[in-house]
Amino acid sequence: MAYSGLLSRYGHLLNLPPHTRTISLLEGDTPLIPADYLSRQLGGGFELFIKFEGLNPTGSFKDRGMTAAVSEAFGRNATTVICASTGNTAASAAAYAARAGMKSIVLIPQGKVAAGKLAGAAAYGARVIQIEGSFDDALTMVIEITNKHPICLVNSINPYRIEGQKTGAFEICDAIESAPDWLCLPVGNAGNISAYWAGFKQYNEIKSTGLPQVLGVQAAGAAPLVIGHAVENPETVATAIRIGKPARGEQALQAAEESNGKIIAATDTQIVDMQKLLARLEGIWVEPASAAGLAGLAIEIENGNLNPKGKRVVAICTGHGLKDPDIVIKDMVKPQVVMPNLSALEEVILG
Ligand code: AN7
Repeated sequence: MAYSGLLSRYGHLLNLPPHTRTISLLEGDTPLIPADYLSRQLGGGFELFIKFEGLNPTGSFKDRGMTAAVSEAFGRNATTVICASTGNTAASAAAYAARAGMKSIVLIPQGKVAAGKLAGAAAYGARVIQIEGSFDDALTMVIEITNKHPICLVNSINPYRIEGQKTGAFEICDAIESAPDWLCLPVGNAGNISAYWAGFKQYNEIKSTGLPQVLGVQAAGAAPLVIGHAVENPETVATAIRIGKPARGEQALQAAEESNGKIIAATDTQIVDMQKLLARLEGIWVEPASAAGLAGLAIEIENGNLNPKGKRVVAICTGHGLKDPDIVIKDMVKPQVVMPNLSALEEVILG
């Protein structure tokens, strides 16, 4: 049967109200790509898979939660959705709202949103508002305004976002017929780690698929869950996870603890190095934040804190590299300029 989207495939496992009316872009069903070269680079002897969430319709994992949240809002005739966003949530909310014939308003931190995300939100017709402040300031504002006015909040505080994002865990178990031993993923506002853990627990209850240990990874300049308190001025090249006060921080810590995993920090250099390594060894280009989970895995293996031998590890790569081209272009060797004839080309290539 042709694939018809996440709610169609997994809706019966999601806690969504009966009034929900499906708005789908056929999100989900993303590939679980074996990464043998990267596994070898990290010492080898274990199976490594990349769940490439950048292949969702708007280029990030956010579409999983957004199909659920917008479908619920649409089903009760809401007319407008709003979110605070470091970029990917904004693009996703805007796309699903467009498809539902609803308006979308997105609040972004000034100057810190990658080009591909801002362009996406604009292309899908969102009203984009820049806040002179951080993501955390913007999130506080959208909570306040939705408490006062009939506008639907679609940040991951919205429980239906979490319901939709559980499907990532279901897909992994369906693909490899059990939960992996380790799950590595980036942590920003902590919705995704909470959703994955809930999804694995649910699948284990109904299908005895087992549970992974969860390694959540924050950027060192935005690591409130590692240092134990909110970060006033978070800073990182991985702008998607430039978040100082995660809304679901407690749940993320609980997921790490219950799973016998942990939450650690990776430096910007470690994140960007992993982004490059993944692209060059495996042909998978992700945005910087999306490489954080793997950067954390490398750190833990290197420090002898995690022995992956004989294990199955899945890394969630949350967003596509095309979202943030600037970071690559900035460091790229300038293309050589050659006259348009064969001998000029031969000279350059063959020396
Ligand atoms: C690529 O779009 O918070 O821990 O506003 O875009 O569930 O927040 C994005 C987060 C990881 C972290 N990877 O997920 C937003 C936003 C990418 C992301 C995360 C984000 P959460």
